[in-house]
Amino acid sequence: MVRLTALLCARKYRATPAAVKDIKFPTGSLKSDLNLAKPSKSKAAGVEKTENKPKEPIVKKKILDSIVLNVQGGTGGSGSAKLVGKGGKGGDVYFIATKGETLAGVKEKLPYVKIHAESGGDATNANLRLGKSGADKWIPVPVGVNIYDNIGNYLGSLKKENSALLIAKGGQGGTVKNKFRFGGGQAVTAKIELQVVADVGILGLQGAGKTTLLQQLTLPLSKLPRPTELTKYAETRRMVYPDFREMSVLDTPGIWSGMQVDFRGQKILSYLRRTRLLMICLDATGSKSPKRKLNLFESYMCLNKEIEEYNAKMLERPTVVVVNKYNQDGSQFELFQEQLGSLTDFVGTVHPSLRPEKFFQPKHVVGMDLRIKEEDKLNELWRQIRELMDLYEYDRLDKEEDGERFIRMQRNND
Ligand SMILES: Nc1nc2c(ncn2[C@@H]2O[C@H](COP(=O)(O)OP(=O)(O)OP(=O)(O)O)[C@@H](O)[C@H]2O)c(=O)[nH]1
Ligand SMILES: [Mg+2]
Repeated sequence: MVRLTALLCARKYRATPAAVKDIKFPTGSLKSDLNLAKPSKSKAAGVEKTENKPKEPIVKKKILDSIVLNVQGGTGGSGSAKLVGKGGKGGDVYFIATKGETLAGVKEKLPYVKIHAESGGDATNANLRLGKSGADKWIPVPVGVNIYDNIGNYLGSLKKENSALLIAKGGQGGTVKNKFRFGGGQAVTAKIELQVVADVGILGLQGAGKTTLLQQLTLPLSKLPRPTELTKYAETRRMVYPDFREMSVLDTPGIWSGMQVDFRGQKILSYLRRTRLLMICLDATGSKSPKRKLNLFESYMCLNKEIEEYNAKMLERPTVVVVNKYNQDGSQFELFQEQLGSLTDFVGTVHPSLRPEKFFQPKHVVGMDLRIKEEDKLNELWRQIRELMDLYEYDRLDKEEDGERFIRMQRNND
């Protein structure tokens, strides 16, 4: 019961930047304070065991970031030349942003090939010879989505709960004007895409330690990171703070040069584009990718250049840099910190193909040994992530507040 109340409170809770500083971070792991880590076997008391038992702290999800729905407005009702009656208008199809709705939920509820609004009624003797209008169809979709048509034209976005968008207009009823012939409803293939895939997006070159970092952030610290394999697909995992604030972390396959012209590369970049905070993972001893050997600074510039070429706006996003293996032989971490201090001076030292024009603006740079538990550094990293996220949310909400309203897009049916 206590946990349930705490959960409900946490849902309502939105930390102000000042409040972030007041949060006491655990000296141990995030989850050990939450009792989410596995209970020790020595605790024999049965009641305590069931209370402490984690449900499933880590959720591995396949990323479902968009779905396609075929929708059609209702057909108009036929008019009547004999009665000089007017057919009813077909219903419109709207998407409405609904709290708690998910793309998977929409897909499950609407497995049909096409979703129709109701057709308009034909003109009859009754009701002053006016056909009944077809009912509109309101389809609940998640809050925070962009909507595109089948050729990628932007139709609109739904950022706030209860905002709605007209997707397909119903057909006109038959009248004198159109010689009593009814119109068909507009058919639209609508792609609904999540605006945010994850809160934190980890990026780095192949083998930099991204998956190990993800494990450090999301697994209980009592467990050392598990052995990892080459990451082929992006995945998200949940990170839970002591006050039950949750964030999702996205792990991606290694970035490679020229990935934005590759379909798979574009997909990975599009996931990263839809995160709130970028976490760059670097190998202090340089990249040993079989394709290209780069030192630490070159690796960083390579990532910077790729992101700049894909979408330079992403460089303005809150960013933290984690330099893995900083204490190993051949670590270039110290020099790298100097290089970060005067990027414009050092950028000339890298190959022209790796030279960006604008740079990431990291707010926190930390050297870590991801094979071991460095609790102080991890706690600081968790704190930084949270603080940056709250500041960013504030900034973003302030800017969006004015422009937000009930959106209706009138589209021509002809
Ligand atoms: N020596 C040492 N090895 C590490 C460290 N961190 C990670 N590794 C190892 O480096 C290898 C690559 O780590 P990953 O976390 O899989 O790297 P990644 O960036 O996710 O790699 P891809 O998914 O293939 O791009 C793994 O075998 C890790 O065990 C570290 O701090 N020191
Ligand atoms: Mg990986």
